[in-house]
Amino acid sequence: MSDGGQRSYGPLGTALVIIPTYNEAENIGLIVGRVRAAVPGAHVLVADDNSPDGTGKLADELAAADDQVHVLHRKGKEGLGAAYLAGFGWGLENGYGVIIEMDADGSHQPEELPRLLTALEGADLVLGSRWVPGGRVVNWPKSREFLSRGGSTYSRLMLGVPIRDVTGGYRAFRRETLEGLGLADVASAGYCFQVDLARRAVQKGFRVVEVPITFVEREFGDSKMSKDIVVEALWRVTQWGLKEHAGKLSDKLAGKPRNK
Ligand SMILES: Nc1nc2c(ncn2[C@@H]2O[C@H](COP(=O)(O)OP(=O)(O)OP(=O)(O)O)[C@@H](O)[C@H]2O)c(=O)[nH]1
Ligand SMILES: [Mg+2]
Repeated sequence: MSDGGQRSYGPLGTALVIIPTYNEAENIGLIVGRVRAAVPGAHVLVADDNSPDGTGKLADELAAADDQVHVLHRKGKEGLGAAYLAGFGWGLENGYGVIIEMDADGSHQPEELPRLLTALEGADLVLGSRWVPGGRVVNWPKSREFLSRGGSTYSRLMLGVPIRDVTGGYRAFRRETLEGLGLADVASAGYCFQVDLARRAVQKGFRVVEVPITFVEREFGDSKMSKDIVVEALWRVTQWGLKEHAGKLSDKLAGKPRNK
């Protein structure tokens, strides 16, 4: 990097990688180190929900040793969506030009981030995708793959969004994209948060591009995936889809073109 690592991605501005954490003590040091090595110009924001295993304290130690690492301490476990919304707010307030979502558990490889950032030069939102040609998952049980592929297919058909991996959580946004998504009324807590943001980006006419990634199942720590998260996603996607279809139908009956 020729610019001392500060504004590595030129006109788009400095990148902020937001890493939400809940009980990721075994992973946080590794992932932050990998991000800093892979994209030295990027900053990191750990958004920790007061993890009982001390992840927040470890993140504070990383931040004390590196002024490109920051920590947002939240009062308790409120879900991935809420942690990201708080992180987005922090990133926008602090003037970052690019905001990235990345899991703490190593599933999203920081070494692939330069490819996402390069793609963002010609897009408004880049999705790291497991389900486009070249994308893949490593060490996932068949049941998990079935759930993820099924969730994406259902969302794509129900919502009419032309995206293969709608539920993925490895993403790069231009700040203008986040500012245009209407984040104030996003209510989704779990993984349907990701579906919600992708759906909004498509509806608002942003250029959404999928870049193949290799998703690696976590080695350390426990998954936060639960039945409640799946039920919330199914319920919300179905509601959004039905609303969208009902809106189209009533416009058709009234002879109106559909405004998004
Ligand atoms: N701040 C915060 N982070 C969370 C919360 N729930 C999950 N996370 C983080 O979100 C990321 C994704 O969660 P995971 O548990 O890895 O979910 P997953 O990838 O679907 O499940 P696995 O494949 O089993 O890893 C991780 O970095 C978690 O620590 C939460 O309530 N608050
Ligand atoms: Mg994970």
